[in-house]
Amino acid sequence: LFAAVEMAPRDPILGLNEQFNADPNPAKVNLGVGVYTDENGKLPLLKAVAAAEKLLLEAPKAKGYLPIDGIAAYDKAVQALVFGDDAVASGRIATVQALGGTGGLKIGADFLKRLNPGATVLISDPSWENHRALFTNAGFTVGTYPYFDAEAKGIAFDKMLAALNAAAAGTVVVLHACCHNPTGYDLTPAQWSEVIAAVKARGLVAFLDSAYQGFGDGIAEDGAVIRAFLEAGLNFFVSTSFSKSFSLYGERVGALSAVSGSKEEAGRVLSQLKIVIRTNYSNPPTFGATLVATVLTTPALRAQWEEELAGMRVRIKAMRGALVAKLQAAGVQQDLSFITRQKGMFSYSGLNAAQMQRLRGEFGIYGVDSGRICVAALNEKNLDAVVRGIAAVL
Ligand code: PLP
Ligand code: TYF
Repeated sequence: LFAAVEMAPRDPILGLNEQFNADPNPAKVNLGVGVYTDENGKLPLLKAVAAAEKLLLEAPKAKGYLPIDGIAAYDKAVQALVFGDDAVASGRIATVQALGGTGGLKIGADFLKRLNPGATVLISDPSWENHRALFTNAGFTVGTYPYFDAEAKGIAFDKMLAALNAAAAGTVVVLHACCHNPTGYDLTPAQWSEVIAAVKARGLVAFLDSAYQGFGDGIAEDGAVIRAFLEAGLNFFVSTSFSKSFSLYGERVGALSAVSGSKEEAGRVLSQLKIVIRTNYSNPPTFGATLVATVLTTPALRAQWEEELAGMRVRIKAMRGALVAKLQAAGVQQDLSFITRQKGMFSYSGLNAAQMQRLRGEFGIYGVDSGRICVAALNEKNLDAVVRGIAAVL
């Protein structure tokens, strides 16, 4: 049965993690995978999450099946966080619990394939690698729209807009709501308005991937683009991930929301999303989503979470500034101010594959060959080593 099975390639990012773990160098630094680590280089357990966990463990519950679309209180709290209370009241959004942001993308992709089987999917060039793989596996032809402009150290916005304006009606356009992975460059509100106008005029289907809400400029600021799509009267998808914002990577907590035209329409959409879920994994797990629902709906825990998320955001920004200052103090001549203009956990550093490989081989500093480094893994303890390595390869 398996004699002819070929070895599949490793995930370029998760494969790097395996390589890092196997490296005996005690000074190694992992700037590969997108994971936030604190000032001590540790994966944080947020206090708000720990408090919610304590509440749950103090009142243990039997573990029945959840409804197919997940915990109702969770779905509602997520919808309110992402779209606002008025949108919840309108009843025209269907939100389902998902296995992380990836699970949300997959439910949406499978539903879209039933709805619009001939559509093409466009992802940004470059994008999170799993976008291409996931939509390809769901049966779509996946193309790209221009996004990164290496020379301008920013976004090739005119080209991006031209590509959207040239796309056929019904084309699915995957957009990063904030903190673009891998580049760190986000559209301005004015540019988003132009994208929304193009999506509307061309009859495109927007699929917003929101995996880093709160890591850019704030929870409301990072969610503003989603509200703008809502206000434009569009029907669109949003996948939400709480892996990073709650530091709940392994619990697989996320959601998919489909914004439709009316309450009645949302009911029909929800029924179809439930078929996708039922035929994939039947219903989602309880623990992580219960934690998130508890935090979001308990005022004191909610306030604590918002403060802790702000702490992560501020620390990343401080590390961006310190990285630039120290590289310049180390004699690097290039203008590196772009690093502080980027948002979120990643920086497209401008280093090429050969430089990234040298960083890995000579200095034990692991980043992706594309030049992407996870600035959320920098801290006062590893910064000097990273600066030494980058200055040397530059
Ligand atoms: N979308 C983007 C853009 C991401 O960077 C990630 C990162 O993990 C995800 C989705 C997936 O999130 P999750 O780990 O919650 O599945
Ligand atoms: O881009 C990253 O590093 C994160 C984590 O297949 C990740 O989004 C990377 C690859 C992957 C799943 C998650």
